Amino acid sequence: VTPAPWWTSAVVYQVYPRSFADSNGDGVGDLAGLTSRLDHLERLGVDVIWLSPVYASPHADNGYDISDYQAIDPVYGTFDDFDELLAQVHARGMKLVMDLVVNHTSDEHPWFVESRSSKDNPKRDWYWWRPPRDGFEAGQPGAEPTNWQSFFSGPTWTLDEATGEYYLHLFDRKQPDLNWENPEVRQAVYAMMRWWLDRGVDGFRMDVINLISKNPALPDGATIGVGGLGDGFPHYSMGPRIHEFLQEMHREVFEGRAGDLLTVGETLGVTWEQARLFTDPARRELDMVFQFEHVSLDHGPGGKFDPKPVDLRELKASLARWQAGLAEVGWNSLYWNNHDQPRVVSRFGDDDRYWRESATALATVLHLQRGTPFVYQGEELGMTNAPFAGVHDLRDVESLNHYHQSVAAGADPESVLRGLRAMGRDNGRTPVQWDAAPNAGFTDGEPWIAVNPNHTWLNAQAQYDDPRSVFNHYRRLIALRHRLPVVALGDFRMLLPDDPFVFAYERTLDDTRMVVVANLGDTPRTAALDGEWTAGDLVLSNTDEVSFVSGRIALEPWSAHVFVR
Ligand code: ISL
Repeated sequence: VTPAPWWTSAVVYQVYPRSFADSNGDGVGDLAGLTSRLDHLERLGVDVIWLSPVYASPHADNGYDISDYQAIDPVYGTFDDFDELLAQVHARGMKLVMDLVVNHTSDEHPWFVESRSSKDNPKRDWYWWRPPRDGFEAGQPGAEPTNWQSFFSGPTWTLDEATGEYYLHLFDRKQPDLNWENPEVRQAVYAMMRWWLDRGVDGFRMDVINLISKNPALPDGATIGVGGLGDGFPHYSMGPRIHEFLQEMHREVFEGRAGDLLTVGETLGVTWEQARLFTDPARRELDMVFQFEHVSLDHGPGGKFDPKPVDLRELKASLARWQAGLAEVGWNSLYWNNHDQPRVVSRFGDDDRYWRESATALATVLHLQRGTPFVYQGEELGMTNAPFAGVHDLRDVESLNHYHQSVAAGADPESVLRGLRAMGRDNGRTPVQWDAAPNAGFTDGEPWIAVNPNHTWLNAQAQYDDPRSVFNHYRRLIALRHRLPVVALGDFRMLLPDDPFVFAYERTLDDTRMVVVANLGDTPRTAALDGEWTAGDLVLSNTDEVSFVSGRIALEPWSAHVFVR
């Protein structure tokens, strides 16, 4: 039997560098700041750091718009700073995975500058250029080659006046999509990836990687959006060559390299059936993918900025579906948070009365599932959503475009703000709260985005020596995964599937059995757990004591317990 890959028992920590730690007082986090805080990550016990982009960028989308894949942006530091970080990460026995953003570049990337310079430039076909739709003049409303709506509001095509043609951008107009149909583009990306692996990085998180293969006929989508825009997702996601491209990437970049790399694809809208194809080791594509089913359950009829309360039964069913779907073939990633999601304790928990209990209960039910857990910076502290007073407090291009387009279309500004306060990506981008000092120890300068006022009590310094803190609960969960093979490799079986508030499941491996049970609500409950468990089997809990009442476990609001026998 081949041994399980190392990442089945690893935990990954995501750093969004501009909000992690600022070493030079410019108010923006940087590489030297991250290096100065590695003790925090080592104390937490994480194995891998996923570093969001630090490449040269005009920062239209905070670095997810790259203008030079082989340069460090000055705001983050220099290559010396990068090499120092990498050396220190490796010296501590951790790994560093880079963020690979190759569905699109910045419009300031030399490749695009050349491509747009003329219709017969050799790099013209490195991007998606099309003339105005038949029967339309360039610049006329509706002249866009398809009716697709961008993730960041408005059409996905922008007219280049000089050549009278439109270029495709699924995201912001400063993020033109690369044309992966062009083998020259693919070879240039693979060469860049090999260059980073040769420098010693340990793998990649691949941004919106399921969008790189589009339906080349570029058909219109069903009308959904403002101004008659259409849903292009069925036509630009999971295109006909997606697996061909990833298998080619595997051959060209990863073949023959040591097996200690990690690749994780961000695959918007993927189903578990599709995830099996991406992560089946026999197919040599990706080790794991990020799916979005569980973080879309609270999207209302108007989309993610029109949120509705999540139904816990749906959340449990969704997570159980993914556990079952990838039980035999493939591998799950496990996450609540990242730089695009609101803070889970505010979203699915209770960031007021039961803040500590709900943050630790949500962590418990996620981390002990089968899969590789990802901890997003500040999640290990229980960081919450931030109180954005108005649109001037926001920084995220997705939120700002949504606000201005919605208000221009007549929406009430305050109702648009309500959706942004609940679900906006800036919630996950406020500076990490290190201590109670001004700016939470993040910077000595003016932070690029406001620090959450609750840093006066919610901060790392206040949690390190508190055994009941969110930080120490995450530390114990990670230690459990490192210590007990049943966590990494055990089979998963959902218990009490129809209970609307109790989230319980068992993991089994050989003759070891683990039961995880949590009350994800603010009303005391009891639950009957299969088998005769006693307090003596308890290995982890977020409360001080556990009691059983005639064979049923008593569950205080937001309590979570783990038993092993
Ligand atoms: O979560 C989302 C889907 O509604 C979007 O906020 C997000 O843009 C999407 O998940 C894709 O995210 C990735 O690509 C974007 C970048 O803005 C995100 O930060 C990145 O994670 C474009 O590169």
